[in-house]
Amino acid sequence: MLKRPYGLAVAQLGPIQPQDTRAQCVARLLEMMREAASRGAKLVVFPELALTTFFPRYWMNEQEAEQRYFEASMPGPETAILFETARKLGIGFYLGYAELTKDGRRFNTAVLVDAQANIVGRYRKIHLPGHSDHKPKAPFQHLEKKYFEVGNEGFKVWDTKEAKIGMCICNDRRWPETWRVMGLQGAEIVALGYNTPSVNIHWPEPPHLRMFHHLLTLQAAAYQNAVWVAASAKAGVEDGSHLIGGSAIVAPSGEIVAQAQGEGDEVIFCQADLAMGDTFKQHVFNFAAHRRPEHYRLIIDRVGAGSTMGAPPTD
Ligand code: CDV
Repeated sequence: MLKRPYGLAVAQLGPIQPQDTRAQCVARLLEMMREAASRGAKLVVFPELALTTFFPRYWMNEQEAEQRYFEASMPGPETAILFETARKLGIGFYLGYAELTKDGRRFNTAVLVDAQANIVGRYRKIHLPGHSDHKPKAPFQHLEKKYFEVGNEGFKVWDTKEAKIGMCICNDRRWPETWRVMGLQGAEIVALGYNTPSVNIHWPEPPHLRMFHHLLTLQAAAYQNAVWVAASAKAGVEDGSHLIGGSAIVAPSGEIVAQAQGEGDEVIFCQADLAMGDTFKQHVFNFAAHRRPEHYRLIIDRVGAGSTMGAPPTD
């Protein structure tokens, strides 16, 4: 019998084409939210930039990007229905979107919304991959460094009624620091959305490595920080560009307990036993008992190693 059962759902989105409207996207999210709630989920995790196509693949000026792809408020006119429905269903959610602040700053953001439809947490992506210059010879662009500022609010954990929940976004998952900072705040669940192209525009990376590294990082991070991980992809072919699927729920044991089967809209679900995290936190990853921060100084004092310092971005 589960000691601390928590219904956890991940709603993978299939592709969103450039011509698709916000209303169409939101309708897809709503359908999956209803399914997640009907399966007993307390939280449903949607992808990074879940309201539009993955627009950093296009070169355009910032003003045009703001008009077409950014949200000036959350909830806004088209997203309010997500909040209203969540309140009616009694389900919380994580939603990734492009945030335009009142003072004109742009972030790649996710919000954590509780079952009463209150925004209880906000995370602004810190590890931005890609480039800010135009690369006309590349098959597509990855202009996150052009359209977004580095997140300015750190990695936090929010103590909701039933679980301590942290958030990160896509490329953040590849960095152990992301997870440890949340682990040290006692995170029990980490939610994340991602858009991961299967083609690396910087070097001829074998495409299968994208899925391998995606799952490797989730599984290692879940185990090493004794957290449940709920990771939601935007998947499939968007305007000729392929994004990997592989949405997954990973237990603190590092085992994958649910995984999306395809590259379309798909809800995966599990009854997560939060007590499993407690067990790992009391034993092998009892941080207070076993960590040796006096030997970790370099992690904060140094950004890069030797000759790679200052090298151009090559994710
Ligand atoms: N959206 C992302 O952050 N994507 C990166 C790709 C560019 C490597 C990722 O880490 O999946």
